[in-house]
Amino acid sequence: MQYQLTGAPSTLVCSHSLYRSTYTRPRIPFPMPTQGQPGSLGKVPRGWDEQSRISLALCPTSVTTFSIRMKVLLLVTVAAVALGDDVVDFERGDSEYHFSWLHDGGQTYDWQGANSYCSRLGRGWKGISIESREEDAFVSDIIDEYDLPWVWTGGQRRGRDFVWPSGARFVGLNWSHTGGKKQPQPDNREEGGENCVAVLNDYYDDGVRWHDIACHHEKSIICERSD
Ligand SMILES: [Ca+2]
Ligand SMILES: [Ca+2]
Repeated sequence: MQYQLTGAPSTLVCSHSLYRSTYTRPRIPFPMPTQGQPGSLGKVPRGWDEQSRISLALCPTSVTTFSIRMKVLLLVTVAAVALGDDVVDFERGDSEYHFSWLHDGGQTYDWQGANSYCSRLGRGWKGISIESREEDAFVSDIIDEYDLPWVWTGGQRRGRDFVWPSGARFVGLNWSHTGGKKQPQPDNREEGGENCVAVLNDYYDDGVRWHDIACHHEKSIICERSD
């Protein structure tokens, strides 16, 4: 909708886009201009040009409402950008990784809660799938570096085998040779089943190795997003 200003050059019309462009140019977001009646001039702070001042005065909708919308949009955009930047703790090949303990004060979760934590980071985020010896070495390095006792992965038992959330074939690259019963993993030792895969840091004097663990135990998690 456009409004002509009586007595003003005919090129001047109500224009929120003009308002926006003028808003950014003087770099003085506050105070915001106030809305004038059609045909009158609104109050515009110093630094706003005359054409914008007249144009604003012509707009029938509330500039205040519009400016609030703009501020909300700006805040959402800033938050989204900040979140996007903060979520990724490490990039490696085609994968990005997020270490939960760096973001939640060291909170721990059962396996389901940990993997839900990853999903809430955004599209594509899941519990880590350890698909190669190189990726497993990376996980071991991270566990060592942060001196963690253990972390959850995205791996879980399905039938007689295990699966990764990435869909890649599960290869037991680093199952421990021992555990609570001094038997090789996976041993499904705990009553009720050990249906979730964790990486433990020398818990059984076995180095940084994979164990099947009952899913109700609480740990941090490494999340992964792959192309
Ligand atoms: Ca992976
Ligand atoms: Ca076990």
